[in-house]
Amino acid sequence: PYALGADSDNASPSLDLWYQERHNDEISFGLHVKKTLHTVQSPFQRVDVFESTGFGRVLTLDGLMMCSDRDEFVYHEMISHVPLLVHPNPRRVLVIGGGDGGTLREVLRHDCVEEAVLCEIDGEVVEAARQFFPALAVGLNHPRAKIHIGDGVEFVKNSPKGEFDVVIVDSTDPIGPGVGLFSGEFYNEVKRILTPGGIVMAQCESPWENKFDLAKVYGNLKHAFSSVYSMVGTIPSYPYGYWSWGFASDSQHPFEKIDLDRAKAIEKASKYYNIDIHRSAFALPNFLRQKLVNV
Ligand code: AAT
Repeated sequence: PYALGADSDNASPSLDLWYQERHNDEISFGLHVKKTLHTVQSPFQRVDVFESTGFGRVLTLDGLMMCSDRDEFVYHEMISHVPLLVHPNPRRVLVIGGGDGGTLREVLRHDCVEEAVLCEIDGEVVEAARQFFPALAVGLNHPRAKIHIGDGVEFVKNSPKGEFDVVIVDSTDPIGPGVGLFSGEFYNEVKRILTPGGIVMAQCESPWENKFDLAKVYGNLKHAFSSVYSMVGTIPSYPYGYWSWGFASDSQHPFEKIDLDRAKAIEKASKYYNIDIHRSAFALPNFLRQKLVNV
């Protein structure tokens, strides 16, 4: 959508370009666009990259915000470091989705990780990251990273039992190709490919979005794993600025036994993660507790 603006420093000062993410029929979030860099229609979704004045480079899929230069670190650090610092010895990690490479970058900061496998459905996302997001693509180009282009649901189904110590579901919203990554069948398969004591960490949308059935997704996780916890964090460019992830395991608690030596090294070089944040991220406001009360 175009809007007239008087205070732009663009080449044509009278015509500003704005990006708007419509969260639902009622609420949206907007960014001033400095330059459009890339648009491609893949077999799965429309992939766009633009430069914003407020959040730096932005990657959108079907018009929805996937990451921005300015705040991607919150999402990628939390989805990675929390499970990896709770697991006593994570050696093999699977990332489903996450084609931008940010999660791989954080996972591979852990020296104990021997191999991190990424299964992303859309090769165009990986290409866009390589071309426009060098700070994320370091994860994709890492010598201990293995990139597989394909559907995460199929990949998990075809993986042998007990193959991974940690599985990170860095997926899109539960629409289009992302739907299957929130189902009970999928979480059962994830459990099968985990080693004993394994952990799954899954992107779980904003607790403010009432159209996302958080209780149902947690119910699906709970069907496969004996303990399930919700983790929250603040991501200004995502809907409502307040995000959540689901931590599930049969034996690991999300913060009682953090490997403090490893965690201290990780927090030193992190922009969001630290040990206090790790613990506090599981403190939930009452409205979110209420949503999960029957899980
Ligand atoms: N790390 C950035 C955040 C993301 S990207 C999620 C990725 O999941 C996308 O690249 C998408 O192509 C991929 N994906 C979707 N479905 C599948 C599937 N079935 N198998 C493998 N990969 C898949 C997440 C942003 C969070 C949402 C913000 N609103």
